[in-house]
Amino acid sequence: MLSMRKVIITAALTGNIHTPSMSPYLPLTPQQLIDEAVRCEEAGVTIVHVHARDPEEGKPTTKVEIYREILSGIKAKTNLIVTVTTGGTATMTPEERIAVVRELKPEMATFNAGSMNFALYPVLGKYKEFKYDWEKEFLASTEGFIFPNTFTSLKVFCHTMNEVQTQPELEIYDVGHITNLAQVMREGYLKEPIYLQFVLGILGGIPATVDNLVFLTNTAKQTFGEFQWSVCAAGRHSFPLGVVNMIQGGNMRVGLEDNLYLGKGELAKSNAEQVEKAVRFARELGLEVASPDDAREMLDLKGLDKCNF
Ligand code: KMH
Ligand code: ZN
Repeated sequence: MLSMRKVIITAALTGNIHTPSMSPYLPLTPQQLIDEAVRCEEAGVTIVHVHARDPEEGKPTTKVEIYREILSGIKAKTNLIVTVTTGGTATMTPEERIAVVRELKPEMATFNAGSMNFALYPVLGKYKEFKYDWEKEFLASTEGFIFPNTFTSLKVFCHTMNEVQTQPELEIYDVGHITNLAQVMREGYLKEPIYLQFVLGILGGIPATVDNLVFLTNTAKQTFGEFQWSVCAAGRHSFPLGVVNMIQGGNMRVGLEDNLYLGKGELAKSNAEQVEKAVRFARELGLEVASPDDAREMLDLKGLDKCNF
């Protein structure tokens, strides 16, 4: 019998884009994040992507001890792969952003492949009231924000990830980011096998269209040859582009980090609801969803026992 292709489904549980007033279902505290990871595992997810938040006001935080609490809680209750963010905050140096990886040595971490405008301020018009003062200020400040990922910082990220054997999930927000990765690969910093994440629909990055997704995958194929990849598309584009990407041989990321909704006008009550929907799409396409151990093999990961949490 022909074996079915296995597809990796990632849930990005909370991120640092959406703010607490946008959805009452956004997990904020370590316990809420751990509970969401457990629900996502029950729904069939393969990987959870984790950002931490300050438990008091839900503001993104980079405190390693909060990450440790979340990651060890997830490890105690699930077999999931965790991809830790290295996105950091506007004022952090690359060394500060990678500290969480150096300390906790996760199986995977994000690796943002280029500098760009990364703007959320247009959503301010959608919300009249905010629960916390920081939300409005944070969203407004993104009008002048450049997400810095210079070649110097890419090399700092590669250095630590190679040292602690953390597989980078290479976030590509526009086509030039593929060129950046090829350069650090040529210089010996980035090693194969590589795992790409195409991120479409961020204001400052490539728009979320099928043509652009095909353009990105084709450009990456011409540049790298063999690789595995996933797609994460913002908002209402999450499911349509995720499905197109599964059809063209890739994997899918869902989660409240990138999309608060389950369908038009319907807030997702949990990341797990989006995972269930992604799993349904995968099965309808005749694909099997990869278990965490399948994905460890597919992505050549070091294993949970080699993590420091
Ligand atoms: N929030 C996504 C647009 C990261 O965490 O470093 C990209 C992301 C990157 O998940
Ligand atoms: Zn993220």
